[in-house]
Amino acid sequence: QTGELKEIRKYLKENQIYQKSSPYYGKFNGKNIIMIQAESLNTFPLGLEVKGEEVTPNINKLIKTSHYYPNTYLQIGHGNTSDAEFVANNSVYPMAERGIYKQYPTNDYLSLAKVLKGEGYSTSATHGNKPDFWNRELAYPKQGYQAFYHINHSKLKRDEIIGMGISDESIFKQMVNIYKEDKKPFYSFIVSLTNHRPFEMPKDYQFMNLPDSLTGTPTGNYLQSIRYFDQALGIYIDLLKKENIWDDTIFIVYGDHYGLLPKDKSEVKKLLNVTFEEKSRFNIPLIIHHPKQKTGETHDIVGSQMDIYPTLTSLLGIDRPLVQFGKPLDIERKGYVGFAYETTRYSFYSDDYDYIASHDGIFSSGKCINNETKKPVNVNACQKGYNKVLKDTEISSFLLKNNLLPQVFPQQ
Ligand code: GP9
Repeated sequence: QTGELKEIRKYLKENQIYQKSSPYYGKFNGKNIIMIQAESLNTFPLGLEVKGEEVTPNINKLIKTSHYYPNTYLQIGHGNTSDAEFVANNSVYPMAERGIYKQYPTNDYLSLAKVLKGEGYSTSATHGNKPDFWNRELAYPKQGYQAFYHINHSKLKRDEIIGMGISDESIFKQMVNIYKEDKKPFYSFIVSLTNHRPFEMPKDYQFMNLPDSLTGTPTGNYLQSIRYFDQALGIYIDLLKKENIWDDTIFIVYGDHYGLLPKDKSEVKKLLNVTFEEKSRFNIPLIIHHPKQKTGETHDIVGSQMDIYPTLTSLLGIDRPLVQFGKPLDIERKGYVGFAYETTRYSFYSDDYDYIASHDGIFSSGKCINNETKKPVNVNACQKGYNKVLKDTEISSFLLKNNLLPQVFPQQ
């Protein structure tokens, strides 16, 4: 393995874009981090209005004073929600047939919580479901979370259950009380849950006044459920402000994966006039609010869940880990997202070209689209992007299988 590690080290050194290259490097050193992985949140409901009513008024308001990355894409594998967690917190492809938390729960990682723990942060993960779902209980300590607040945890009250667990509103409120006692700075990672399929909210929690055409349809239910999450998030942000936590905190919200299914695409188109083809289905929002930020900036760069970790650590002034396949988003560069699972493996989207791999696995059988003209071009234009996803997934796979992530740059 020494030879392979040497080669990987060389490849990463030549190809990584480092945290230090961000204009924000170190600007928010020592600030708290609250990161919300929003269950089933796609980009399309943001900014959408139905009968003149916003679906996500609180998220829309947050975007007005945050950095917003509307062209961000999911990178989940077979671990679905849990793989989104893994990718955002590790910047590594989730190369595991059973999902990372089930297949490699006790590997050694260079995850965000682990690195922050080393920097003196208190770290926790929160999820309103059972601790063994997606094998989180076993996997979280190796991810670096000192505490895991779940439905059976003594510090969390089961005061409101909706769908699969404690409601988002209750979780958010209870976490604010926990922050008051936590050693500062803290990293709180919350995996929201209420907005889960089948999205059927109890009557009292259906806040939108939907037209009859939408009421009771999968699309209408999804909008009601998103609206609930949005409201809970708004309450949470107000509480963080009231308790003077907001100004000392980097606040991140991103979606884990799509909510509605491919079978719903014609309904979505018919009822909302929204395109829900593959590319929009994989499109999840990413919002990063800097402490005391007063104006919003929208960045059109193509990004991915694995860009979250490098972007955050760049804000904190932490130039680690060095094994990362994503990049800080706030630098001048071409955007890129590679896929290992959800679409055909080795497809990618980028600012210039999209490559849709073919099922036969032969590069030249895939489709290369020029994103300016939206027309197919000679597949060779996609060769560089294809080589990248091929190499990055191969390295991710090798390092995970052999539990070698911390060995690549052992001084870290
Ligand atoms: C379960 C929750 C949902 O704990 O995270 O996971 P999903 O079904 O969306 O993968």
